[in-house]
Amino acid sequence: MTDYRPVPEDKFSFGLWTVGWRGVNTFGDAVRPPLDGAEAVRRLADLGAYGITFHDDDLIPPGSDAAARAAVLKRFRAALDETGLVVPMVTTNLFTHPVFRDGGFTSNSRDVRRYALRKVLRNIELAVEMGARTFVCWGGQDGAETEAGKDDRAALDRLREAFDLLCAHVRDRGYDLRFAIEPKPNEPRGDVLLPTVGHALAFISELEHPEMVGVNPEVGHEQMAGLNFAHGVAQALWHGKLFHIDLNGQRGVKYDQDLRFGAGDVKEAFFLVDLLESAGYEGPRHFDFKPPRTEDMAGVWESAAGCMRNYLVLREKAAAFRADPEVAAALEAARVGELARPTLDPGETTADLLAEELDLAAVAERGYAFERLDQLAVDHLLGVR
Ligand code: GLT
Ligand code: MN
Ligand code: MN
Repeated sequence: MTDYRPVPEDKFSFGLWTVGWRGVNTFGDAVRPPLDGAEAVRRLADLGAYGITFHDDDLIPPGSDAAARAAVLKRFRAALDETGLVVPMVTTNLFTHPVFRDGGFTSNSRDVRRYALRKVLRNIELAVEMGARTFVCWGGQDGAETEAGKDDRAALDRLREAFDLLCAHVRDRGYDLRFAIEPKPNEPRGDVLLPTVGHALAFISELEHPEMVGVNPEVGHEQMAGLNFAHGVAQALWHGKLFHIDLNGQRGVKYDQDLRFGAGDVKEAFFLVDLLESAGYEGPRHFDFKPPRTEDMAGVWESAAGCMRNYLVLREKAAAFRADPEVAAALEAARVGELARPTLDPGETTADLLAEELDLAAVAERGYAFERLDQLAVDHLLGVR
């Protein structure tokens, strides 16, 4: 048992827009004051985080002139240098301004698409200046409410054009930067393009430089679609495409709740941490949550600390689950390891396979003992083992 105090080696990072969220939603006004970027850096460092991420517009108020921009960056840089916090990822806001009401890279308006590309190209310079290695692209306004208004196949052409252009630009400049596409099924658009991890992976395979583009899955975004997040992450890992991850909490199929990590489906959070840790995922554990509107600033920091604490608790629980001899026996009984063995031995042929018979009656009676295994996981999670 530890005191679950996070340290930079845990690689916890937070979006500036998360702790800085003022609580504006569809029905309510802001409930909290603006949060200065340098102040966020200091508070997160005090809590034990290692990184902070931001959209261009989170850090530099839109419309700032060159002098104001330089002043903001100077203060932010000073706070980074003072605390040792790093900027592992940067992203671009292609959703707030009214011009993006029909999307950025896939707006029906060509001039908006060109503006969106310029905004990203400029922000890539800032990302590189900050030392970021990952550039997230969340196309939340890239979608539709009516099929008639959007030619989906043309939208995919334009999205591919955008990523091909951005990858070529990064290569030309010799930058060490990869892109991570963040899927989401809906919200703010009625239906968003690239709604799930699977859609994003399929899209990436059509790009000119697929090796430069991966995914940034978010817990709540897959769960909003009723999907199993750990399964989506496992497939992203299998493709070598888990470039980044957005950790938060969600309770079922409804609007994007962005609860703190560990709230919502805690059992799936347990299996997610188990997967990330056992698969050797080395990227940032990035929290993308919204401290509820009920909270004042003290509650915001409490909520941020809770994200990290829950990850560390689950990491400890998952390790104890894996080290438990009864779990090892239950895994054996459930034949989990057997799936890693290729179905045919080296050199075996389809003729060998065809020559074999299965004792259908005997095998039909075989149980898999998954319930025992799952109960052991729940016992560990609930702290009774
Ligand atoms: C926005 C969205 C998040 C994305 C961010 C990156 S912005 O808050 O809800 O899921 O990760 O653009
Ligand atoms: Mn979300
Ligand atoms: Mn996100």
